[in-house]
Amino acid sequence: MSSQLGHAIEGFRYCPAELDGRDQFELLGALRVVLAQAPLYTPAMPRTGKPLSARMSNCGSLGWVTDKAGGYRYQPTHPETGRRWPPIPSMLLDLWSRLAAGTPPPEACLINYYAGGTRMGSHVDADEQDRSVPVVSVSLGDDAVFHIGGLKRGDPKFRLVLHSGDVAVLGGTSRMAYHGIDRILPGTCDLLAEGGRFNLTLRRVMPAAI
Ligand code: MD6
Ligand code: FE
Repeated sequence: MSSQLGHAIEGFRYCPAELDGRDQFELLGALRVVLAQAPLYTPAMPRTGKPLSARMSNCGSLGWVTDKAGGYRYQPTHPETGRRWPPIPSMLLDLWSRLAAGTPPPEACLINYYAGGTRMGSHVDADEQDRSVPVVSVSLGDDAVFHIGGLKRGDPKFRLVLHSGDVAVLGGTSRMAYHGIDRILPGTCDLLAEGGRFNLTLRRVMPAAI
């Protein structure tokens, strides 16, 4: 599956079970600490103010946010508490060093929480100034049906199920490919007491100083 995808979309890497059960538990602990300082909030679409279905937070020096008035952007503070985002847990920085070796470190880790029945429409991650560096994403909790297409919205899509502990890397051409989450498969994982799924995406936002 991943090699077929690799041919269709250069630079896409699917790393199944990159984190084992212990790692997932440890990462979840670090995530709970982050969320105690930077609670999940409900983001809204630019202009319409329509709420997104996933709830979000961030860690790192910059976080991705969206609301009706300000639209999509990165900022150093939580939109509701006004406080700086907590640091990115070291486990995630280690993962970045393994999977995006030789690139400048990520400033941002977007945290998405999907309750059962929520989704993420097809989108391109395009709000980063430096889009030459991959985006690395980690799944925790229930399985999710992920799709990835091409550079145009209408291009054919491939689908794969992301499990807890899986990592997806969008580098190369795939960095600008449309992708999203069709649905969450409730009750497929018992890592999260509350059910549902977290997805953590690590991004380089600003070009590295030379
Ligand atoms: C998700 N993932 O897995 C949504 N973006 O919940 C993304 O939007 C994503 O998995 C950039 C790179 C990898 C991803
Ligand atoms: Fe994305």
